Amino acid sequence: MAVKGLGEVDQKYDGSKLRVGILHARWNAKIISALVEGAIQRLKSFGLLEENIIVESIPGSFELPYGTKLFVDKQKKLGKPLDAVIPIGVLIKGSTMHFEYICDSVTHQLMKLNFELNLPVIFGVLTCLTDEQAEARAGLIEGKMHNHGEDWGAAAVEMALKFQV
Ligand code: RBF
Repeated sequence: MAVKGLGEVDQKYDGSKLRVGILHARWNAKIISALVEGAIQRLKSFGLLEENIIVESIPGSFELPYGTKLFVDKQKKLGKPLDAVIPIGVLIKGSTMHFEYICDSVTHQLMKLNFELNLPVIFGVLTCLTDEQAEARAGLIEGKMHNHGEDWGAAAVEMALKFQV
């Protein structure tokens, strides 16, 4: 058994009434698309209906925090509030300091959004040193690692339901 990773989910959650949003960046499209697909499949495994998984995109990871806020606010205004949101981005280190600044600010702001929106905001951002690290974490390298998008789907369901009374 792998040491790292989410492990088994501690209960069989019924996600059939949940609405979950996925907001993904378009940078590193091939990796993003595998992660988004992993998250969707995992959400469906908890019984989420296709129409209750809402997928939108924004340009890059820097846009994720504010985009997430706009996305959540819009769904609320439409009278279809989300129970959790999964911002997904893939940041890969280049030759300048861009990576460090975006990773740091995006991570902090996504964490803060949990409290500001009073909603589970999952951390669906890969911060990798190489393309290969990112591909492995999206399950794109045979026999290496699992698709982390699946973990994010499971985390969204657990966080939406665990403390409901
Ligand atoms: N966005 C990502 O989602 N992943 C990246 O790896 C990434 N690298 C970038 C590198 C540079 C040099 C620049 C200028 C932008 C990068 N972006 C990346 C896009 C960024 O998140 C944002 O969309 C743009 O800066 C527009 O605000």
